[in-house]
Amino acid sequence: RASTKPISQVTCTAPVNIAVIKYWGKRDEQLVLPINPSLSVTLSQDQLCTRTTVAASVDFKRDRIWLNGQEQSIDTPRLQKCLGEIRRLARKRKHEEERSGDLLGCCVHICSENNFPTAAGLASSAAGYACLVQSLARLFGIDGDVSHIARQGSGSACRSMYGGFVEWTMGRAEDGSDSVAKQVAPAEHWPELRVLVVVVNAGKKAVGSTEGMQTTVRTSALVAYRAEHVVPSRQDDMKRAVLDRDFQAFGEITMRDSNQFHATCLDTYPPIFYLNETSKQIIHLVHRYNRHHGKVKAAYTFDAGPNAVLYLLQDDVPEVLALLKHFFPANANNDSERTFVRGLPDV
Ligand code: 2P0
Repeated sequence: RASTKPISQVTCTAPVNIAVIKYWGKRDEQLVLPINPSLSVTLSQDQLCTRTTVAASVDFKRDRIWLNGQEQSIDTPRLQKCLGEIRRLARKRKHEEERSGDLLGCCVHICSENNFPTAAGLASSAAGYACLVQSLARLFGIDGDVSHIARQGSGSACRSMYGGFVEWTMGRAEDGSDSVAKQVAPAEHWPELRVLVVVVNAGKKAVGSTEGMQTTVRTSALVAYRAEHVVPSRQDDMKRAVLDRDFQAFGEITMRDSNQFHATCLDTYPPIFYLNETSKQIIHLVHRYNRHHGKVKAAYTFDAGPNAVLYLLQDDVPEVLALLKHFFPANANNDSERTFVRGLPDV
């Protein structure tokens, strides 16, 4: 039956972010509060991103969600948390915004698509929850920062709420209200910076981040040491490197932080291995390349999967791409270790 009642609808896109100071471990599982601050670079809107449409109508009987065309359960704790928090804020502001009041009684339909492999360690949950929370906030007419809500969908999602260079503060408040994302500098601050995403394996990762970091926090002494004694000063050094556009410092800290994150995975019991042989070959290649030039010209970082992300400056992109293509020729016949290179012209 065709409805005559109006549907309110909002579409947003949110890009992936790639951390240069890694988040790994929570001090509060429910509120998603991290054991250390982190810092990332948000890619540009037209690259790896999620597109989400949310619609509200009095004709909708229940909340529903589709991911990449497949309907999924809406009854997951994190989705419910985000929906609940948005509706709570909307109710609070109802007297200010007539439209949000109208929609409050409506159910929502959510349709979300990624233009890149989901759950392959390419920050799909970050872009996904950032996009979901942003779209719902617009639908319900909520202004201001809602990164604390995105954080409760997926920790790293709060950083995708802003462009450019973004920090996620640890915060001190018990309710998590000050554990939020803040822009350190916009993307235009460092226009020569480039990102290459080297997809080593587009399959689903073996150990999910949420579960992996729980085991790490429970079993690794190294991760506690890292959070207390390494990351706080490293975060400051990284912010300075970004503000000074100091690629030497930026690149070295990025590689050291990726390496230490993967060291905490190895220190987890039983150990977690996200890097594979191709990842390690890329690490060696980058160090050989940098040694050859006598300075840091490219920096790798790896998240919860074997795919490499390389940070470099614009002028060096052709040379590094040529090197990658030479040492890792595309081989479409080998599904498990399909190696291809994707260049991202803009950060
Ligand atoms: C990061 N990662 O800072 C780190 C580096 C993976 C390695 O944030 O449990 O998907 O949803 O808060 O945000 C992945 O963790 O985990 C992640 P939850 P999330 O980008």
